[in-house]
Amino acid sequence: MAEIKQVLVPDIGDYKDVSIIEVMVKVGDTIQAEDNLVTLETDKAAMDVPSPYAGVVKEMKLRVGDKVSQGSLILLLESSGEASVAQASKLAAPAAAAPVMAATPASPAVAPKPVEMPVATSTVQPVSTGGKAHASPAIRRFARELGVQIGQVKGSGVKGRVTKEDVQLFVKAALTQPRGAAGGNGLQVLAMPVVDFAKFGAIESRPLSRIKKIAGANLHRNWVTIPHVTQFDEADITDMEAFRKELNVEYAKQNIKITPLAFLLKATVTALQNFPEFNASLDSSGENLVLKKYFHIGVAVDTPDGLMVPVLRDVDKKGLVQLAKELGEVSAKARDKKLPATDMQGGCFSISSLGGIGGTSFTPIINAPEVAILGVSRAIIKPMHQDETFVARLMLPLSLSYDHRVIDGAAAARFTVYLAQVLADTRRLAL
Ligand code: CAO
Repeated sequence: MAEIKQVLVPDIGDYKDVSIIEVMVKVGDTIQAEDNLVTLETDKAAMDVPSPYAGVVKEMKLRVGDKVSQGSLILLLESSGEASVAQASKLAAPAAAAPVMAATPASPAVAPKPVEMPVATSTVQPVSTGGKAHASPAIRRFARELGVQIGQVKGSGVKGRVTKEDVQLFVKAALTQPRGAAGGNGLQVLAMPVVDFAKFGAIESRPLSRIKKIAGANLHRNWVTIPHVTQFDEADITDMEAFRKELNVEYAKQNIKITPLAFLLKATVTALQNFPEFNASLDSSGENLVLKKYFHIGVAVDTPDGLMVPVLRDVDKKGLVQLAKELGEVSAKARDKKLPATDMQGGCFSISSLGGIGGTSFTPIINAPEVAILGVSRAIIKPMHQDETFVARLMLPLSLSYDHRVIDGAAAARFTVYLAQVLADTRRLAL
């Protein structure tokens, strides 16, 4: 015989004054036992409250936005007498069936007490939702925030409902999945092998510095997203070196040391003025080249904590001595960790000089959003063929990495040839 039953909020653990974020039924609806009635949301979990009975909804006692606790009246139901499986095993308590919870796994301390209805766990075999996901609005919103299409997530909750944990596992799987064999047009890389190095000998684990972590993430992005090509060349700096040595004698009293880098800064700006597409960046749409009318050059500085790239401003407006002075100051600041972030912003082009250390050439990584970077290696004396004979000349190796989306190979070759000409004859700096 039909009777009117009160359906109450069941035991929801320690939660009190929990918000109703969705009401799934209305007066007149015929519902089955275990059909969801409302969704509750705390700051830690979302839970659907199923009906303990089948019947017809006679009166709604709450609406979205109301706050409820255990025992709050949800609705009045004209019951047909059919109790849910969970309820049937209990005395006919006038409460809703146990809530089906999508709790945040990281908060076990505040998770509701164990309930009779199966609760989603990661060990439950996921049930396919067949593209039509059953999930509470909170879970749908959570999935949306992570860019997950809820229909792709297999639900492990009751009747295949998608839980928060299902969404988290889905994202985790997508991020860690080895994609080598997956095909398609995206970036396809194998996952790094996880190796127990200690199996092969003694090891020591040292955390990366903050600078290395930040620089590393940027370098990685630039390396994988920019099609790099490196153009190699050599500049005859024999005369430049003679001049530099003269200057160094002159400025020794003022404690100013002029290294080849000061000349490189000036010569690079001359080349940038002649090849404006190197003094540019792609805009965020990737469809326009932003040509810069100023000449701020970044210089890679090796510090004990990692690589930093301070930017020298308006290099076109400064002389060699001034630049040498500024170079000394910024590299000291970088090494003493006194370089403000603003001193590393606004660069148009970068120079990475390993000339003081050695090496014959290398392939520098572009400092995005710049479109090119000049690598400089150690100058060495080489026999060069001139006027039918070999002469000893000091040759400076140049390695220009450029963004091939913006710069053609021919332009890069012209750029380094021009740069080499300027360095070979520093009178050209004045042109
Ligand atoms: N060929 C031959 N000698 C060179 C040279 C070159 N290309 N460049 C510099 N030298 C000489 C200098 O003249 C100086 O010689 P003296 O002591 O006899 O005068 C000596 O090498 C040391 O120079 P330096 O390295 O102190 O000064 P710098 O102006 O050339 O460079 C700086 C300054 C800050 C760029 C440098 O110290 C540095 O940190 N370089 C490393 C940059 C780096 O790590 N790049 C890799 C980044 S990954 O792309």
